[in-house]
Amino acid sequence: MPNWTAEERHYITSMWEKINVEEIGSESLARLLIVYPWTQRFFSDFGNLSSSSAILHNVRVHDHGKKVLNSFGSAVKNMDHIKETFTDLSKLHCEKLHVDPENFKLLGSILIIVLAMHFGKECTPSWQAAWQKLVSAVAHALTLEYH
Ligand code: HNI
Repeated sequence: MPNWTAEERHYITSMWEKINVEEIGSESLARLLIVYPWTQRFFSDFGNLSSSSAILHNVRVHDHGKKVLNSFGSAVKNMDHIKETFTDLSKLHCEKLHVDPENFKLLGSILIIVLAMHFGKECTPSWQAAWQKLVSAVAHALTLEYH
């Protein structure tokens, strides 16, 4: 797991405090489903995912996006114990949900894009590097119980 510089901790925690988890979480999950449509198969019981607009307005997508980003927030709160934080979720995604771990990386990249759109000029290259490190650490932690 990564070592964090004081600057990286600052970029991550200070932005996290400003994030509207519902808005950013639902937009990130919706974009995942739109940009990488094969990810829709994991959410076949979520109702209408037949168009971008259906996905963007789907209440289950909103609720689940919020849940996923809240869980992502536990990485922000436990930056020095990211592996342990995701042990149970890694088991769940492997054994029950059968999610290909490649998708964790896709969601991480989308989250960075959505944050960049919302926070604009605050998202400097150093900011991006810190967040990229975080999303990679979460994606990696989520794969550790895969077998
Ligand atoms: Ni994910 C359920 C966290 C990426 C497919 N996921 C969860 C839950 C959390 C969670 C929390 C709820 C668990 C519970 O009910 O106990 N997921 C995360 C995190 C990431 C992630 C932190 C990455 C940052 N999940 C993904 C990706 C996919 C995915 C990329 C598929 C493309 N997750 C699922 C599915 C469920 C799920 C499917 C079950 C949904 C349901 O309610 O039926």
